[in-house]
Parts: sequence; structure tokens; C-alpha cells
Amino acid sequence: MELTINTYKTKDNHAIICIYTVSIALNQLFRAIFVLLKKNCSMAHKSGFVNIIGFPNVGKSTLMNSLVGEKLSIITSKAQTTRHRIMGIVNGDDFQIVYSDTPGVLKPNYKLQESMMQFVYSALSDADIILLVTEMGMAIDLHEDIIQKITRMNVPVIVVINKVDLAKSQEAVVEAMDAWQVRMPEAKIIPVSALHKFNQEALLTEVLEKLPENPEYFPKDQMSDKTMRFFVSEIIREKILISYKKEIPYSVEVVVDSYKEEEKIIHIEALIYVVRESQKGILIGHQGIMLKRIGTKARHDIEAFVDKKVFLSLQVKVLENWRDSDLMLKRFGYNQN
Ligand SMILES: Nc1nc2c(ncn2[C@@H]2O[C@H](COP(=O)(O)OP(=O)(O)O)[C@@H](O)[C@H]2O)c(=O)[nH]1
Ligand SMILES: [Mg+2]
Repeated sequence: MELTINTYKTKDNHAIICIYTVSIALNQLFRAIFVLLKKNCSMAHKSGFVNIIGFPNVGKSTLMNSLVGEKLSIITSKAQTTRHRIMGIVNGDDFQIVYSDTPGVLKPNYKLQESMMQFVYSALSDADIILLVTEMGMAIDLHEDIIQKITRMNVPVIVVINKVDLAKSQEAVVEAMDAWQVRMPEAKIIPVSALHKFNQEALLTEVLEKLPENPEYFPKDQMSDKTMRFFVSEIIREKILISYKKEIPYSVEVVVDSYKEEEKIIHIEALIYVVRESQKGILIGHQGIMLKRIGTKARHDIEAFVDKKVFLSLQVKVLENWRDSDLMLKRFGYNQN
């Protein structure tokens, strides 16, 4: 107030206060433009966690592999093939999508399954977008529990109705979409066939639209959070799961004991753990023939994955009760705490 009274006394003072006022206004204007530009520059990049949740066998892993364009998760027709949370990262100049494949939702019977469910819960809690994957013909009612957990998270949800290639008719797909839309009015419903890569673009467009503005979480050349040792052990486990029925797939764990990379070849030694002596015999087979077959199949896939020649040595060991041992589960990377 003092300033105003004094400055209006003379012309000179008037001029000074005018310049002063204009300079303050300009200063504020430049600041606003600078903040706006800065905001636009840093906010133009989108990045977030897009977590894939659903029942066993609906095609979560197939979907993630297809979205990432690389076989990161193993796939078999057996439930509980995926035991970990596996991140698959898709990078663009102005975006980074961090997908997470997770184990299928189940009621745990032993500690391994409890740990598997912990991966699902962690994926629920840090999601920026949730992809709830279901398949054609699967009743919505079955999902009630998981729908309620997802709704509590308060993040955008995309319901992915997979395996539309198996649908009886186009009407059946529309009916399923309508029913899901009624149950989850806020969600976007997208029918896909992960196996045949049908409608992936629509899903990607929706994900990109819903992705929050953030800087990238991982270096732009990184494709997963998992190590080469992990992928190698998963490839070996996949070959065992495909080759055996009944209890062996659920009793087996694979650990890469040694991974030595030379210029032209990678030497890998892996241990296969089973829970019973009888399983060890079945896995090795007469004169080691079965184990040799698994080794050959696994080696081919590992060579394709690492793009190098591989020498693979497999050994089978019995480790009773590893699925209920906190210590072993921690060693195998299931218990995070
Ligand atoms: N017909 C058909 N089968 C699919 C599709 N997606 C996945 N599958 C099959 O469903 C089974 C389970 O797939 P997977 O990705 O391991 O399911 P997850 O347990 O949910 O991860 C495998 O035999 C897949 O080949 C699809 O779009 N159509
Ligand atoms: Mg899976």
C-alpha cells in the first residue's frame, strides 16, 4: 500500500512502477509457460504395471508372450504351469508397458501354492491396470471372489475374454461380452484369441490409453525382470511337464546350478528335484533314456532362446517335502520375505 501511494506521486515513479509491474507479470507468465512445458515434456511418457490375473489355464501366459512377442512364460495344458510372477516389458519411444504374468488363482493346499498366491496378491496390489483374463464358456459367477478383490484396488480393469476361436458363434461372444459388461460396468471388455493373436491390437490400444503418465521403470532394452538362469530352468520344467502326467509335474523343481558362457557355447548344469525316489526312477527312465529326451528337447529351446550353442547336463535329486519347506521355497525363489 505504501508503495502505491508513493509511486503515484510523480511521472517518473509511475513509469518505474509500470515497468516493475510488467516485469513481475512477464516473470509470472514465463514461469507458467516453463512449468507447463516441463509438465508436458515429462508427462508425455507413459509407463505402468499391467498385471494379468485369472484362473489356471485360461491363457494368461500365452497372452503375455504374445503381447511381449517373446516366449518368456512356459505354456502347457496343465494347470499351475506358471508358479512365479514373471514380468514381460514392452518398450516404445514414449511408453513402457510392464506386463506381469501370474500363477492361476487357486485355494492353496501346500506352502508352494501359498507362495504362488502371494505373487497374485502382489500383482493385484501394485497394478496400474488389471487384465482379468477369462475364457469363453467360463461362468462369471466363478469369478465373484476375484472380482471383489480387483474392484477394491480401484484401478482400471480390462476383462479379456480369451479363446474366442473356440466360440460356437459370433453371438456367443457378444453375449459373453454383454454379461461381463453388466457385472463390471466400469471395465472395458475385449474378446481375444491369444493363441491366434486375434484382436491383440485392440487390447494394446486400450492398455496404452489407460497407461498412466510416468517415466520408465526399467532400462529400455530390458525385456524381463527374470535372469537367464530362471528362463533356462523354466524351459527344462516345461519339457518335464509336457512329458509326464499325474504327480511329477506338481512335484518337480528345476534349479540351474551352473551357467558358464564361453565365446561359442554355454555350459549349463541343472538339478531336477522330485519328492520321491520312485519319481526319480520314472524321470530318468530305463538306461537314462527319458532324461536324455527331456535334455535334448530343452537344449533345442534354450539354444533358440539364447541364440547360442548349449551344452546341457541334467541331474535328478530327491528332496522330500520341498513344497512345504520355507527354507527350500526361499532358496527356489518363491518366498520373497
Ligand atoms: N484354443 C485356444 N487355446 C488357447 C488360447 N490361449 C491359450 N490356449 C491354450 O490354453 C492352455 C493354457 O494356456 P496357458 O497360457 O498356459 O494358460 P495359463 O495357465 O492361464 O497361463 C494351453 O494349452 C494353451 O495353448 C486361445 O486363444 N485359444
Ligand atoms: Mg501360466
